Amino acid sequence: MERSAILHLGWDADWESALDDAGVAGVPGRITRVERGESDVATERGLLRVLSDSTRSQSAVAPVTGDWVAVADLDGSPIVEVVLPRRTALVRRDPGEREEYQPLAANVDAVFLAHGHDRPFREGKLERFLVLAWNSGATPVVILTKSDLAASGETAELEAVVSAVAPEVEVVVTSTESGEGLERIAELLDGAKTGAILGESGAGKSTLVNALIGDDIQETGHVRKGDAKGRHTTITRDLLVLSGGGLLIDTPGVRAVGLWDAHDALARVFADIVDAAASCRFNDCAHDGEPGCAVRAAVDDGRIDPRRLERHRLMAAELAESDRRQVERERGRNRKGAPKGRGRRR
Ligand SMILES: Nc1nc2c(ncn2[C@@H]2O[C@H](COP(=O)(O)OP(=O)(O)OP(=O)(O)O)[C@@H](O)[C@H]2O)c(=O)[nH]1
Ligand SMILES: [Mg+2]
Repeated sequence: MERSAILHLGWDADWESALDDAGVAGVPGRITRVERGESDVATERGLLRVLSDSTRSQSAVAPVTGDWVAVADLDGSPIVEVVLPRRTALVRRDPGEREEYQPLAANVDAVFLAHGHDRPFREGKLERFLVLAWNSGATPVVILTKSDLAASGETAELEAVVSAVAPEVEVVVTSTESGEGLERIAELLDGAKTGAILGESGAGKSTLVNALIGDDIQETGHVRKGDAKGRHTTITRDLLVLSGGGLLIDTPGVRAVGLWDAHDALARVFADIVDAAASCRFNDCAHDGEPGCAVRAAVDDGRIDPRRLERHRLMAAELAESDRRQVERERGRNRKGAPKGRGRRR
């Protein structure tokens, strides 16, 4: 077996065992792009385009960028035989069908949340993306891009705001003009680790990816004068190998993401509120005027920002609503005798 050609893509002994366990004959490969049901797979025999899922059963896991798969029939029409169990998965609520989830990328070690110095920063947005990132099983890292455009003191201010929201998350300041921060990103992906970069259109994701590849592989677009809005230049999720080793998934710009099944990650991002709530007199305290509410006390003495409390309340309500819809949908399916268990699988 010729595995040396895929080691730089992150193949290791554990993936080898996963392939053995799958009990299929195909060769391993990593999905580098998914487009309208067709996927590009990097294998030991080079890059292959595999057919859509039409031949696979409805309940089979559809591959996403970053997945390790076994490919069969390499010389005919290659197909994905099986998707190996994901170590991590970035998953959002499907923007089209509210009761389904949509995996965005798989087997990611670090999730880079990119924010450009040329646009307003919103704490609520960072909190939401942090929930998505922690929920994936990967480690989030905040990237403040375009530092060459920052006014004096602006970077320090932004760093302070980010660390107030996310004290345990590393912040890397970057500029593709000066080269600041690029080494640190490369270092975080050392040893064929995989990162995925998320952020608004125009945040500078593809430009950063190109700088780390050392070549203009990804198309980049100008931002609008005035509000620095991007033009949605990147439209697929692309896995790319960096010049110094390591891999990065470039993604299309997103303004917001719906949360899916992310209760633990929510508690992690809002640990200050959860900790305070442990001292409330009532277990089911809604922090809405109940006697002995420790969260309200923390708000009153300035330890918790009331806007943060409100954002937490809204995100918790969103998750509860999504749970409710899932349960309803499962019930509907079971009543009709349709196959069970789709929907929640990762
Ligand atoms: N001054 C400066 N401009 C940058 C930097 N990084 C990116 N840009 C510019 O920001 C604009 C948008 O960059 P892209 O890399 O296309 O942004 P993106 O996040 O990939 O956008 P989408 O693909 O639309 O999601 C381009 O005009 C880049 O040249 C930087 O470090 N400094
Ligand atoms: Mg892009």
